Amino acid sequence: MPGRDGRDGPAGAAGAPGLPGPVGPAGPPGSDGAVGPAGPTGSDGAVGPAGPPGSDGAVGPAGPPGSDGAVGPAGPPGSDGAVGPAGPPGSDGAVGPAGPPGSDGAVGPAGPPGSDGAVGPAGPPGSDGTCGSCNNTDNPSQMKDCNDVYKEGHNTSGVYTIQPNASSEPFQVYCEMENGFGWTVIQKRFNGSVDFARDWETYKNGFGALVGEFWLGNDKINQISNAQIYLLRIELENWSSESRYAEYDGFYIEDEAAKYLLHVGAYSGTAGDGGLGLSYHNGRKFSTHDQDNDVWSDNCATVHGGGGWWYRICDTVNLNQPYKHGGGGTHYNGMQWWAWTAHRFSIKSSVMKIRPAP
Ligand SMILES: [Ca+2]
Ligand SMILES: [Ca+2]
Repeated sequence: MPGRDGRDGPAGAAGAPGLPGPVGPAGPPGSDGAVGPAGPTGSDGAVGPAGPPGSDGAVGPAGPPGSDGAVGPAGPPGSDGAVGPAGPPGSDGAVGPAGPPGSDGAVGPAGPPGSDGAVGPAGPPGSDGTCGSCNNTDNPSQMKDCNDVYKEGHNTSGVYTIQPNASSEPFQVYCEMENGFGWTVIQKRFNGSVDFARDWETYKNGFGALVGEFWLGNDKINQISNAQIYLLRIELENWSSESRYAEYDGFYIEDEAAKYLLHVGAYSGTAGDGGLGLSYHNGRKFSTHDQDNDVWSDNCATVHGGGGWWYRICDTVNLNQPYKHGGGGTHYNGMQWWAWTAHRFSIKSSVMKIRPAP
């Protein structure tokens, strides 16, 4: 054995007892006691606060249908419908009133000449002298017109011989002796027996019968009316036997070279003028269907029935138009005096006659 630092010695005698030790730490919790007896029943608690609002209920079932509303305002008119199919033809309508009469047709061609009539009875014996078929006058060469014949003492109407122009041949005229005058007749119509649709030459020389219907002749009218100042009197009668007359002073016609141009002065009478009587024709030339001297682009004499007259464009007076029995007629047919308005184309008879009117 080595020796070392001596530390180890013998154990010492036992010591006195120690002081009591400090209180130890708290032990662990004890186990639970047994359950006590049941306590008395508690009283009801106080009413608690209102709970939150409940959620919406489920949608109920649909109600009954409502009543119909009031009728609304009328809507705008609808557009036109499509054209429907054609219907069945209608029944014939009633017959309408008759239309106005049409205008007269054109003048037809002249018919063939008639056969000769039977020989008539012998006439009364002629008066003395060379003028067998007419009344005699003491001195025809001094008779310028019927008024001279009347003044010589012949107061019976009839045919007499006169000679208005000493350088021309005497000729016969029909004289109406009345009211203190001897009228020389230049035109007369009353029954349509004479055709007045004649040519220039025929109107120049005259035609018809002096004791019936006639046109004295433009050369003779020219001779008489230029010998002195004349009054023209026109007498008209319609188919109702109503009469009218027209008088014009200053009547004369010029010679053939001047186309028998018409001159009439102031009007008086009952037939009417007012620019629509013979005054409408004053200053106009004579025209026939074969000699157009009117102022119309067409031929008045042809269009107005073929009679000769102092046409302008064309006429308001025309006493030489085709004769119209019973009245009626047109602007181209029947003796015409426009200013006699109520009887415009209804003239039955006409006389044109002249006498001196100094
Ligand atoms: Ca003409
Ligand atoms: Ca006429």
